[in-house]
Amino acid sequence: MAKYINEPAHTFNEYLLIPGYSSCECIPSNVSLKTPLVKFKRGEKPAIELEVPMVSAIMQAVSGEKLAVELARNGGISFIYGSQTPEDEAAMVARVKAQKAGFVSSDSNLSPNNTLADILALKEKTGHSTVAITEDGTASGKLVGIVSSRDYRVSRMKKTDKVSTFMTPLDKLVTAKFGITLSEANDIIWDNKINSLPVLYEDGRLYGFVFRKDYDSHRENPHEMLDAQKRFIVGAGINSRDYAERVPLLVDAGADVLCIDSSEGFSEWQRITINWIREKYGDKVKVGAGNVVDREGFLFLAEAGADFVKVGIGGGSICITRETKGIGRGQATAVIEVCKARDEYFERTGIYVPVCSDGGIVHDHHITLALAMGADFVMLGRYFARFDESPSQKRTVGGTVVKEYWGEGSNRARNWGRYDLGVGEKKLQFEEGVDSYVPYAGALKENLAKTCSKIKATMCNCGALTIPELQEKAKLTLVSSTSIIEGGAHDVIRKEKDGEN
Ligand code: RVP
Repeated sequence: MAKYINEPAHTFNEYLLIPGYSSCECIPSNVSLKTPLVKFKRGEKPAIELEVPMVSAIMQAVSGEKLAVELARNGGISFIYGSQTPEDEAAMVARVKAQKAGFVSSDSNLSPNNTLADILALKEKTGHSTVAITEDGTASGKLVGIVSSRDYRVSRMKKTDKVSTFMTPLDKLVTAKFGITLSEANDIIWDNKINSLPVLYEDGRLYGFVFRKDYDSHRENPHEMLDAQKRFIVGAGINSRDYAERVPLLVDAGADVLCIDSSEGFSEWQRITINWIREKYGDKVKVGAGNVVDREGFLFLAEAGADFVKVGIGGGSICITRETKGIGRGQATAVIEVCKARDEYFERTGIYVPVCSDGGIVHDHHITLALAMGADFVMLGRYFARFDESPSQKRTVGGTVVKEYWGEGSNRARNWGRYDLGVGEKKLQFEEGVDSYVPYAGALKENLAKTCSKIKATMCNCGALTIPELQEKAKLTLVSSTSIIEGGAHDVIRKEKDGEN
C-alpha cells in the first residue's frame, strides 16, 4: 500500500523566527557567516568553507564566468553550468581560475588604428579609463601601448585622431612578465608610482593588468574565496551521463568542487557517478549530489559518498516540475527533515555532510529561515540572475528593466542530462521549466552586502553569532495565512513600493 504523509509540506513563507535573548555582544559586526561547503570528520576542518552561505545555481542564465568571479570575490561561489559541451564548460572554469585575485583580464581594448572617438565611446560603455592597445584590438593580443585619461585632452584634439598618435607606447611603459606574484606586482606599482601594470606573456601578448586601486579593493574584500594559489574558487555542474568525459576536463581546468546536477537525485545513476569519481580520484575531487527532499534520499546520497547534499524539488521560481510530473515537496519541510537526518548521520558516523537548500528563495529572510532550519548554505538562481554579472541579456519590457532568466528544464536550455531518467535520448520529452524575465537589480556586490546585513541582523535578534549557533538557538513558528497578511504593510496607503526583497 502507498505510504501517506498527511502533514502538509510547508514553504519558507509559512514560517517566522521568534527572537531570542540577545546580549550586548550580538551586533552584526560580530556575526560570522562562515559555513562548510563539503563534508568533514568530527573535530576536523572542512576542506572548503564559504565566507557567505550562498552559491549560484547551475544554470545557463546564472553561473557564467563573470558572476563566478564576482561572487567568489564576495565570499560565495558559483557552479558553472553543465548544459554546454564538456570542453566549453572546462574552458569557462579555466577562465575563472586564470583570473587571479588582483590580476584582471582587460575589458577595454582597441587597436592603434582606432580613434579618440572610439576611446571615448569605450570609456562611456565600460566606465574604465585605462584602455589596452593591442595589435588586433583584443584582450589577449600583442600589447603596443596604453591609453589612459592622461594621454588625451578632448578640447585640444580631434575626435578622428588615431590612437597610435597619442597612446603611451610600449617602450615607455613599465610592464611585468606573466608568473609574477601579486605582491611583486604591487611593489612595482608603488616603486614606479604608476596606476596600472600590464602583465605580458613571453611573446608580448597581454595577460592582464594589476591596478593600484585593486590593492585597496583587496583590502575591501576580506571575504574573497581563494585557493592556495590565490585563484578564485569555483564549482562546476556535472551530470550522471557523460561524467567520464566531463569530470577529467573540469578537474584539469581547476574546478574546486563539482555537483551532480539533477532534478531528482535519489537514483542509482548518482551512486554510479560518485563511485566513478571516488575510484579515479579518491577524496581529492569534491562532489555534491542531489536533489532530494526527504530523509531516505539524504541517507542514500550520504552513504554513496556525496560531499554535500542538495535539497529541493519543484520549488525553483522557473520550475514547473510539480505541475508537470506531480513530484516535489514544500521546501521548508524538505529542509527540516533532511537536516534532521544529517544531524543523526553525524551523530552515528562522525561525518558531517553539509546540506544545501536549493531553489525557492524569494525574500532575503528566506535564506535566514533555511539556515535556521539546518541548511548550511543555499543555492539561488533567480536572485543572481537579476545582477549585472549574470550572463543573460538586459532588456526593457513595458518600461521595466529586466534580465532574462530561463529554467534548465525549458526548451531554451535543453538540459537533457538534468532531467532524463537514463533514457539517454539527447532531447527533452517535455518541459519542466519556463523562460522568463526577472527585474534587473544592479551590481552583485551591493545586493549581496545588503542581503548579508539582513541575515546578520536577524541572527542577532535570535542571539546567534554563527550559523551553527543560529541552528541551535532558533525558535521557528508556523504562521496562519491571516497572519501572513499582517506581516506586510497593511491598512495604509503606500506612498512608494520598496525593492522587491
Ligand atoms: P530559484 O532560485 O528559485 O530561481 O531556483 C533555482 C533552482 O531551480 C536551481 O538551482 C535548480 O535546482 C532549479 N531549476 C533550474 N532549472 C529548473 C527548471 O527548468 N525546472 N529548475
